[in-house]
Amino acid sequence: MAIKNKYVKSVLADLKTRYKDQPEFLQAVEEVLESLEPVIKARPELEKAGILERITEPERTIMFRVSWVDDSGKVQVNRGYRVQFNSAIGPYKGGIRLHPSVNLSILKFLGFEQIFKNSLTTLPIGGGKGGSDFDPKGKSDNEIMRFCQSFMTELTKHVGPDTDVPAGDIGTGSREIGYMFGQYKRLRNEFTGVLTGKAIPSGGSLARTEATGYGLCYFTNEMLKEAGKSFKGKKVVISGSGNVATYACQKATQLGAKVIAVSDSNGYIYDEKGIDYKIMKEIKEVKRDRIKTYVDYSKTAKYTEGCSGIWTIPCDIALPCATQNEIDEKSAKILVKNGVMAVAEGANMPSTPGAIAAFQKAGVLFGPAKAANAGGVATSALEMCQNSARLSWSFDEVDEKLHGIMVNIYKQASEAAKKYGMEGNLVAGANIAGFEKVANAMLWQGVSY
Ligand code: NDP
Ligand code: 2IT
Repeated sequence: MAIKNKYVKSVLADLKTRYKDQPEFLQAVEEVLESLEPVIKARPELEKAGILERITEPERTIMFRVSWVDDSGKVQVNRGYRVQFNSAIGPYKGGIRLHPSVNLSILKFLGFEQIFKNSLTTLPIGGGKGGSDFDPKGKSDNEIMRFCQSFMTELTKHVGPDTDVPAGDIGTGSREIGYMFGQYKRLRNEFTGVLTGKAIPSGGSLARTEATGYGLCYFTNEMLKEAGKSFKGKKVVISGSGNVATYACQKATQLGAKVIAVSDSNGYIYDEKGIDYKIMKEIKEVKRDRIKTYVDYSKTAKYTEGCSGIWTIPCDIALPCATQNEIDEKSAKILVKNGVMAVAEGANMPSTPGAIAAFQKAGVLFGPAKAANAGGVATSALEMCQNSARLSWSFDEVDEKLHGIMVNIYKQASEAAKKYGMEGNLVAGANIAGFEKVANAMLWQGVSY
């Protein structure tokens, strides 16, 4: 879709010149700005207040050296980041990604997406993201601890329960959050909810571990319901085998579907009998092993090298839960040809623009990441709530709130799409609904940033 509005066009052109070395960031921005055209046209006060120029520039970006000593005594140096993108509706909130591919472009795309996702949750959280090019794979527990402590030693100066509250993402789970939390507490001498995804005895919330995967299925269920369909009896393919994929597998199965494939960056497992999420948990959370070892637990499971081949498996529902741009146009067209009827994004920006266009053209139900995977950060906000009140809710209480939030996100996205004449387009609907609340807060606060 070509952008026609002069203001939107000029903001995007300017970003493309300034940040030509940040392709992921530009991809995320272009998709959002495209959908905002009708809002910008209908509300001239947004241009007057420079909202688009401001919302596309992080309020603050912190980059720092992270030095640590490996088990052989050698000094290692990584780069750490925190992108504090937007605090119009609450403290910066978003995960920490630990992966060798991490760079400023990836963290800016993630931080930018987080602004609108967090707004859709209806909870008071701004947008941020952080991470490092540190590779946790193959590191000992002690190495992970030393890295996390060093990373947090610097980050402590920039975060806090009312300032910026990081959490997990790729490569950052409960173990890493624990080491970071311990270091923050030691340096500040404060026991506060500075991070979410904490273990339960240290102020974590029940159901946070499950929340992104469960939320993704609750959202998908709403999408299916509106089309007169459900998960019952459907074949589901899920990419990835980490936190999001594991609990998406559990919930999709509970809702009556059969998950037939999961993957990691090396390859995928196909099991016609259905994937058991408990085996995934054992492999990934306990053994910290590769998904190919799934064949040791199931006689019917088959392993194939190469992760993108997973999209050639015929299925009714596809849930990409690994990483950005993992479904390109070619894979999308194969999924369509094989009869996929719904795609919902558990990962952040897993579909390329060409893939999204292919799904939409074919009339496939499409749930965009910032709406479909918002259950994780929403439950993080519920964790913040419990920490501030110094109490803890039961699993069912949190799960029920999560369910309500996902139903509401679907409604917001669907109604915003309808309001601006794009019925059924949840990409546009989620972008518009997420944007309007943040833009209104920015207008109200004046040009302070
Ligand atoms: P994990 O680290 O738990 O799992 C990541 C999974 O994705 C692993 O199976 C990993 O395989 C695979 N993966 C990672 N990078 C690549 C790659 N470049 N190519 C192929 N596969 C890859 O992370 P999460 O499950 O937490 O995160 C998955 C996605 O969900 C990310 O996009 C994240 O931003 C998003 N997300 C996470 C939320 C959360 O609460 N955790 C909330 C909302 C979104 P391997 O082990 O081989 O690297
Ligand atoms: O992308 C995401 O929403 C996350 N990684 C979760 C962030 C959070 O603060 O829980």
